[in-house]
Amino acid sequence: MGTEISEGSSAVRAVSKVAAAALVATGFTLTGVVGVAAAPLWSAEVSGGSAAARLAVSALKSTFDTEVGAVVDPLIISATVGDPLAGDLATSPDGVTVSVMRARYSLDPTAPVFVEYSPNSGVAACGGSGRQMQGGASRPSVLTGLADCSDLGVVYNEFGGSGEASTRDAVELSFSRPVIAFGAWFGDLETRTDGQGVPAVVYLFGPEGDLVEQFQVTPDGDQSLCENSARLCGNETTRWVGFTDVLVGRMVVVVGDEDATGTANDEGISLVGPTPVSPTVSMSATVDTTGVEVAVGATVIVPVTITNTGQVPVTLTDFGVVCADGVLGVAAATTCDLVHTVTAADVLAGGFTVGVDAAGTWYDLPAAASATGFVPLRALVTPLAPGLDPAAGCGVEPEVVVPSVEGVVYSQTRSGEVVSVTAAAAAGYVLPDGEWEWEFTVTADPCIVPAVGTDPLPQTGVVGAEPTFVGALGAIAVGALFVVAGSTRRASVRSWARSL
Ligand SMILES: [Ca+2]
Ligand SMILES: [Ca+2]
Ligand SMILES: [Ca+2]
Repeated sequence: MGTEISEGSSAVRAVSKVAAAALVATGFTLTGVVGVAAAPLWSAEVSGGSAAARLAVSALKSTFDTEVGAVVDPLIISATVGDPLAGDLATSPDGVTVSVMRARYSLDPTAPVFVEYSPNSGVAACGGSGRQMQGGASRPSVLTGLADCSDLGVVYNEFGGSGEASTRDAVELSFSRPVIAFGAWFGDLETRTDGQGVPAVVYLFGPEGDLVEQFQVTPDGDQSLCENSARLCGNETTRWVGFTDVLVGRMVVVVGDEDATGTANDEGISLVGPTPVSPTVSMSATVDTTGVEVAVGATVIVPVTITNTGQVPVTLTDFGVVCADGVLGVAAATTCDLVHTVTAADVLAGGFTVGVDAAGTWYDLPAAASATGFVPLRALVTPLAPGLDPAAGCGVEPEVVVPSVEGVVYSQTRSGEVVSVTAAAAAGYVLPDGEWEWEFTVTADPCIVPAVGTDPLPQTGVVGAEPTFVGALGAIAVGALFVVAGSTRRASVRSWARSL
């Protein structure tokens, strides 16, 4: 442990490996809550102690950043070199404290179980003049500072000690508030998954302590070459291990063993740059501006919709408005009632503006949303029904008579001999609920024209004038109706006259 690794070909190999392999997230067994969209992440391995290797180690985090959607700065572990290191490691700018406990797990190769917390704590380490972790594994360039580690912090290191020989070493990282993503650089995290040795196992526990995910960290390359003197299968290499897209309160990493006959009973773990990511806590608000029917002094309720637009449930706090639900699940919405008393000024203005400043929380993280809207006032008006005036004579259709009502706009359509009249609200008005439509059949009675030669009134002269008479009668009737229409706004009759 702590051996200085010379710079050279291994570093070059490591860099090219990173470029080719990037990060992988494959092959794990879901044993937790079905439906949880967890995404375990473990990167390629980087070995060697050159500056290039340290740059390559930094780059191992890139896929994590991509998945998170932001470059999240790793936290610095500030501690006195050589001191025991347990409990709080570091706190993120948004208030998540990452704590650490060294734990003992059983020797079961693939399903190690918790035995106890170790009485031997981890240690604040500053190996390789601040450039290395356990086993000479490189620290990332972004966390390589002064040789005494006084600026960019120490490495958390746990290895060996009294009573540790019969269990596997595990590091338990817990979060003061659940995180939606987390990762760190792990140094000398041995693992092997080809049936030889022992795989490193990662357990993810949800906010309620339930196991939501477990996975093995898969080595790079030809595992048959892995052994104590090779920088493979995690031995003396650095990789990024973490997860995204699942709420986790605690993450446990149990060390494996790269030696073919190893049992992982005598291996340790180191880490640097813990990087917790908080979920998005947000919501939106909208005011229903459909409008209301009111009079001065009336108390009206304007609906406001609050929607959770974040990644975690939001508990609404008291913001002076009564809402249907107090807790909003992810993507859920609730309706709140804004109470407003209509004033004379509102009536003059044709409406009023209301607003809401909604507030909620998830743990200690706030969510807020504001909305305002102009709610128009409307007068309730009930349409009067149109009527049908009888025809003035044969060959004349009965007329549809549409009343005049302030705030009501009538329209009509005709299909054959059926006239449909529809009432709609004019601007600033609203009709009672329901369908406001009437239908009238406007069939004209036929005229009976006496046959030629049997006219009982032959003295009137020209027989051929009969059709003209009928037509003239029709024209007279139309003219009379048109006048009436003009005085009583019988728009329908005008229309009908034009169609003749
Ligand atoms: Ca090792
Ligand atoms: Ca080993
Ligand atoms: Ca052990």
